[in-house]
Amino acid sequence: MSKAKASESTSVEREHTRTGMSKAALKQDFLDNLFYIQGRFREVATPHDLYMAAAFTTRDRLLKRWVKSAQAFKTLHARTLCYLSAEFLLGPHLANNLVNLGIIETSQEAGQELDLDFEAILEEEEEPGLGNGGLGRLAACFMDSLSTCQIPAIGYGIRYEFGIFDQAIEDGWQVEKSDTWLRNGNPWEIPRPKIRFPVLYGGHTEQYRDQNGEPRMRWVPSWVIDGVAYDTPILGYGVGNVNLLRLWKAEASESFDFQAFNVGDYYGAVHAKIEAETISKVLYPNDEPEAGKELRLKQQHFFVSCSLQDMIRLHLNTVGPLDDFADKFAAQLNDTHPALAVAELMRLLMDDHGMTWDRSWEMTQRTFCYTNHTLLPEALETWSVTLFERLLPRHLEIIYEINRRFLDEIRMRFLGDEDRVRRMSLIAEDGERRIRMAHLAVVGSKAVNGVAKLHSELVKSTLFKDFNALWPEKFHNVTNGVTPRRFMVVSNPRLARLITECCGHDDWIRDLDRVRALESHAESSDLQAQWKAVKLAAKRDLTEWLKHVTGVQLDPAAMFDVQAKRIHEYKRQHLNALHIIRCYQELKQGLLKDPVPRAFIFGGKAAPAYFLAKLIIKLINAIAEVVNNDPEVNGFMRVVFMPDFNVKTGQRLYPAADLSEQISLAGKEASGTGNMKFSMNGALTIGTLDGANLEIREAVGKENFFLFGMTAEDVLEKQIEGYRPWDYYHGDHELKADIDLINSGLFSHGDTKLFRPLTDDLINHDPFMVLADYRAYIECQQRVSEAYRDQQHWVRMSILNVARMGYFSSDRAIREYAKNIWGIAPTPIDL
Ligand code: H2P
Repeated sequence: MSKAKASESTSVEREHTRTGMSKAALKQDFLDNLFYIQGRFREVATPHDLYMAAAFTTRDRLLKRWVKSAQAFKTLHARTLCYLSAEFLLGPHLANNLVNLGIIETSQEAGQELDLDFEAILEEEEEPGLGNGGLGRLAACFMDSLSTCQIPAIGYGIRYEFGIFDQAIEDGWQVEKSDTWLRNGNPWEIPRPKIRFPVLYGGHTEQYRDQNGEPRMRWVPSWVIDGVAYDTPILGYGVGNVNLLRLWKAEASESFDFQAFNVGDYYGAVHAKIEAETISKVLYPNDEPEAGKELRLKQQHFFVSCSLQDMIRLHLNTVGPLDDFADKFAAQLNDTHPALAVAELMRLLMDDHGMTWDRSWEMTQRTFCYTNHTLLPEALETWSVTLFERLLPRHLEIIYEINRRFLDEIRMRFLGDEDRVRRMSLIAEDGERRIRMAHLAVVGSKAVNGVAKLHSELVKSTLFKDFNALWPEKFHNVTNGVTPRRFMVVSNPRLARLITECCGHDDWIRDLDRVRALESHAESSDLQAQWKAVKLAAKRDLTEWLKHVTGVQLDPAAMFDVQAKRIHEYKRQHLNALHIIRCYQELKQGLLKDPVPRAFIFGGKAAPAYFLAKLIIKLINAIAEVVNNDPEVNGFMRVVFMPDFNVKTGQRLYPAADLSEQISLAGKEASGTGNMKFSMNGALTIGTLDGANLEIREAVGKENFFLFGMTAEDVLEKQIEGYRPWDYYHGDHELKADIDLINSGLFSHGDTKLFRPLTDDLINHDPFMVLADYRAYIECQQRVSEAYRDQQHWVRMSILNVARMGYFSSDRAIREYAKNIWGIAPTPIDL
């Protein structure tokens, strides 16, 4: 063979190896990566080296699909969805990518042959915790589903150096530790140092005349930083489609003020660099006070500006003139965090690309769509006009002008209704003048949606009532969904295998409606026995792990009663705590003849500055300490607070739950997605008529759901008539006894003051009506216990829950967005 021929054939083999799916190819590539990337041989490799080699081996296989997708989208000028989100709570990539590539089992076998501990390698991955909770995790589920549904898409966000804090529990209190997910390197991202955009801040604006003598505005900023792209490929399940998650990192802009700082001021220059980099340094936790949030506004402008400049660049590179920008892109605003995009796109189109106001406005309104995720007034973003003036003077001008034109329209439509004008204005004038970001998002978007049926109705009838009267066609509902890949296949492989066996295929993984096939087997004693065994195995795994991390020993035979979500008063973890105290008292008083043993499991983080939420964590741990150490009761009940609830630890929790606590005050939880994850894993729900609970209950059947409590309407009525928690406290002696027991100091080593802020708040204010729902909750919990006694019936209900969850796949949600909101058709990429 000639030399040229020989090298050609080696490169073909090599290509085949780097992307091949056979066990041999995986093994070879793994060893190569260990050697060539990590510089290690098997005997000295650390667990982290092994993980890195496995990750690179997997990534190689993604890249082939990624390049193919990018090429196809470019040549086809595919209409593309841009998902703008300040948060992407991704969770670990490795197992998920192996599942989506269809090689998880082959990889396990390859690992075995190389004498590797596959689970330990997966465990080694630090998760990118670039989100607070449901909102960020929804964005991550949507990225998975966009690729799986073959919708061309780019997720745009911030590459926070520190994601959501790690939570430790010390002496029962939450302690925040900084999250250092990037410390050991991130094998999934590809830095793109050449994809870099300037982001402007401060300074002033000035008028000038362009070469045609037309008056134009120019923004003269006082400082500029750069945003640099870091790309992570997101592969769909069983398809060739790979979409892009592009996260921006802030860097000092050398071209701008570095020079000025440099004149004899080396330290100043370094300082400028540090200042620039703080912009993408840390993710803001939810529920933090407004004060000191200037950095947050800077972050919002930062990622929105980079993303829009990138979209414009892509458009000019592929399609051409900007006139049909809105035909190329739809941009979804994930909550109001990216709502500034409305003003920024206007600015870019007018100031940088010479478009008229009218043309720019038409394009802007055709590009954006906005999802609202909350009705809680304190979570609706407003920014002070003064801050805007200082940081984003050009945006302020544009917002004023949008508002002027918009309010003129309102005045014309509703003659003399100045009250309506005041309510709808983009600027709140009562007290300090503030910009209402939600109003900006509604006015600047062609579609607005809520995230569950009830929530979307409330959005129309309360929060955006006036806007709905003006533009009823703008308002939609898209009920949230979650990805069955991560939350069933990756988290609960035993259940996934059983479902596949029972259905006779694994098509349900891409089309979750097909799990309905389980329904006809719900009575089968054979399936029921296997189902029970799968649940028990998951409970044993969790028990072992919880023992290891918390020292608390649970009994896998007990009912696992789980509440895992952000800690917030409206989610009412304290209502759950009151039920635990009730069980404790009844056991102590010998009132329960034949109690159903329960393990009460909690998980969730409280915002660092949210005092009451942190006190709730302390209370749960304090109850746990007493209960778990009381031999009179601890054979029947145990309480554990699992530290650091995140995607990774959540994956251990969902498969093991028997009962899922979804007990928010009706009308407060926009949708919830944990409710879906638990139910998909066969937990039954105890819940209020709130968020997506309503739809879950309808889907799984009323008889397979434990409903209690007031409806959103009842809540409203009660608020109007004047809610008096004091009356409930005095009117229900058990409720009083439970609260009094907290105040007695039993759970606080005699300290009768420790929990006072919480109990006083409940008795005197109780903004989330815990006391009003207490009795209904306790009674419902009794029904749960009774139902659990009949294991055969319980397991049947569990099977039916899973069988009927098809609707709650994020694939369905994405298809609805694509069809009804974005107008984007799938672009399949051949493998
Ligand atoms: C929020 C809402 C949830 C909703 C989620 C995604 C903000 O998440 O409160 O009801 O399901 O967005 O739409 P969370 O509370 O989990 O942070």
